[in-house]
Amino acid sequence: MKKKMILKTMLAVCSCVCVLLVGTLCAEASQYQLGDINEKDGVNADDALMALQSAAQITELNEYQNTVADVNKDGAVSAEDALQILQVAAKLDVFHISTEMMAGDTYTIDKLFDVGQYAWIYAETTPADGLTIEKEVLPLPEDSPIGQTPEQIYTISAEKAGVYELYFRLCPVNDPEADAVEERIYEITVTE
Ligand SMILES: [Ca+2]
Ligand SMILES: [Ca+2]
Repeated sequence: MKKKMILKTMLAVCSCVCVLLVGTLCAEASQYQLGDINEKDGVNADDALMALQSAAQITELNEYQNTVADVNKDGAVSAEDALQILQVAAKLDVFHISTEMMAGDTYTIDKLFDVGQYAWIYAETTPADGLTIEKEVLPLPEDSPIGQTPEQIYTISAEKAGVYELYFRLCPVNDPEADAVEERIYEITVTE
């Protein structure tokens, strides 16, 4: 009888720990995972369907969902976002974010979070010259929950006209060459 009680208590403690752990992981994941609209199982076909239903005004997404569903960052959730999510889910492509700017102007990429054992790496620019990239890591607010990671801001300054591609990847801190958890290409058109 006593054994049974101990076992029951252990089970209860274990499930509590599991719930806490899963909760923490989900909270962290929600900080960064573009395209994971339902905050479940990473980016998959379910997310693409949600984006499509939102684009067709069949369902309404909340503020957070709208942010991660607008994968091309043009300010609206459309069929184009749904298609990108589907292609990323099928590992056929990475996220593409397009923007235009004038030479001499700056463009800001914010809300990139290093999470747990993963860090964002700004990998390369094509062509290599014409843009300057500066990274700033914002201090965490004092009341931040444990495990919260600071927001990073990348400021892109354009020196001359051209079409540039910036490649960012979220990969293991200790193994930057490993498969990325998330990849983004920012396509920046700079005009004079
Ligand atoms: Ca998902
Ligand atoms: Ca969009």
